[in-house]
Amino acid sequence: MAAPGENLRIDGQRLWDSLMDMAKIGPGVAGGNNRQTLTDADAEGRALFQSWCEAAGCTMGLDQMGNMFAERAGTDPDALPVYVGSHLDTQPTGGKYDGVLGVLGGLEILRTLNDLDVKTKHPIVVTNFTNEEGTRFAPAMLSSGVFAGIHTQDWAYAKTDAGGKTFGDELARIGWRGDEEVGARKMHAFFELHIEQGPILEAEGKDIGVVTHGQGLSWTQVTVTGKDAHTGSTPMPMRRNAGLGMARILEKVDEIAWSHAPHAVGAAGHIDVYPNSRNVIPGKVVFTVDFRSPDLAVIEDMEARLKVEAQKICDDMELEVAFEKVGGFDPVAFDETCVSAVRNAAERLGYSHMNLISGAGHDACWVNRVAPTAMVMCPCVDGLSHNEAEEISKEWATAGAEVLLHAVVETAQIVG
Ligand code: HGY
Ligand code: MN
Ligand code: MN
Repeated sequence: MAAPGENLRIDGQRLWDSLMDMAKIGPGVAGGNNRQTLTDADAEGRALFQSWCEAAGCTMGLDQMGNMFAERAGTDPDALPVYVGSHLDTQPTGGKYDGVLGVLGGLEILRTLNDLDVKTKHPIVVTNFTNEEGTRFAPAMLSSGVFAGIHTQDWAYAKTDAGGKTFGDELARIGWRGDEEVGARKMHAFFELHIEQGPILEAEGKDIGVVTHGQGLSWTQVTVTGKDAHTGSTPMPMRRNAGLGMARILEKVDEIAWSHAPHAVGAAGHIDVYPNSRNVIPGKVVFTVDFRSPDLAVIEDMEARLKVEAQKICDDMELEVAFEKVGGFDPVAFDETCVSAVRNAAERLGYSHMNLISGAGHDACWVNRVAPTAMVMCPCVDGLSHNEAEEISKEWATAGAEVLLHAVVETAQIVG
């Protein structure tokens, strides 16, 4: 006798079609997406998601950080909902699946349960967290961070983009600031489906990553100050070249990360050069060093060595240097019961799987502070992400969403 829900399967083609429809909004220049948070494209993507959720009979909640909550009723209105979700915002040169697969995979669960008229004791809520990427408004996972009580809403509202616009103003401008108090919602559990964004699952030939942990992240913004001067008429001994100082510091960042091989990583993806003129020696550079490791002591060592080495380099070059911590979270251990639900689902469905530590940060890393949380991962081609060429197969998307479905219904408890 099959257990309740044992034979549940999603409609992989419908999920794929929704992914492709969402990908049409905020297109990139090379086949991916540029749907950055709180832009008009983000607003358009939100509206499309809302229309799909309403067509699936959901009620939509919206909080003061613009987090969206599409609820499918359970049989027990007093039971805390099981949440699933991720983010719809993308990098400037983002892929079609980073975040989106987790939101639309959640919607596919609701569509499937509706098709089969399956009822669950706990309500199920599909979530879109605002500004997971942290590319326009640092830090990453900003709104799930407010939801989990890590950041205050005022601090988040005051964050500015490169043009000086604030998060709060832009959220109001696109019309997606809700009334709900952020974090007032209590969760029975939270599950996030996400592409791996790394090479392990594909290399190991596994369909599913059972994510037991997430590595920690540290973002240190470094400001190096020298002196603007003419690139042609300023003799080399007289130069105070902030750009050269940054280059030497970034060499050290790479060396520090390698010194903690094989798990630690380090680089700078954000770099602003001033005045950024072809014939002016840079008088100031501002860049963000991104260190990550599954081990908190390693992250702290890398942060400390960055400061010591950067100070040494700048002292030698008569440059000033300043540091500001602009983002970070400790390594995460996900909830064992939720992780087992993911593993049981993969086994029941016959998908190959392996335990995995998430290399990237996710909203689940903060939600894990306030609710039992776990993640499901699927492979991506060549492990490539944060690149418009990001690609997955329909089969991988289907496998991930089916494991998500079974983990969620196991937790939300099928009735009848
Ligand atoms: O930075 C991260 O790991 C995530 O993609 N925002
Ligand atoms: Mn993501
Ligand atoms: Mn991302």
